[in-house]
Amino acid sequence: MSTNQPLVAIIMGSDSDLPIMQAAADILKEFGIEYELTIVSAHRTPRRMIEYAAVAKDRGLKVIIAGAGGAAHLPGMVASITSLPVIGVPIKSSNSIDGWDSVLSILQMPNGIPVATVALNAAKNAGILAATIIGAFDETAGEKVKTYKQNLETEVLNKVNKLKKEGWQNGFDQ
Ligand code: RP5
Repeated sequence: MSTNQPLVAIIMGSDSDLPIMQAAADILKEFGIEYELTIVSAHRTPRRMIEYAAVAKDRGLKVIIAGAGGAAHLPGMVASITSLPVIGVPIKSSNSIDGWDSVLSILQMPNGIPVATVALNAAKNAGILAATIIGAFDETAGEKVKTYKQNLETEVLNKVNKLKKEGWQNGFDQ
């Protein structure tokens, strides 16, 4: 993609989420998919959250990745306002008990307002899922995701062959 129009929004509740959420930006960059990244807090900037989600589709965005920790209401609240798909990234943050709080806050949505929830801190997978959604209607993005997955397969098959030839005793770093 080369339009400079962001197709994916990466939003997070706090700048303290950035070390986790930047993995989504990194993989989207690798796929050549335009994104924007900003802070939108459900609790500290509720009016900004409502405005951001309300106009996201009209601004040309196609997918929203929302990361939050603790009482992680951002992804669900954004999903309640927009008709775009929302991918939630639960983050183990400073106000998390153990991460389950974030996972369950994002995962256990009521019927009618789904959030596609990835694993704890799995912002990279959120980026890949966003690229997969874009790839459903954009051939270039779809090909990039396909190649990415083929490379994963090749990597594993190479390890299978190495294991077969050299045995497991010396590990994989030999
Ligand atoms: C959540 O509270 C944010 O998403 C973040 O994960 C957590 C802690 O935020 P800070 O106190 O570090 O700003 O809303």
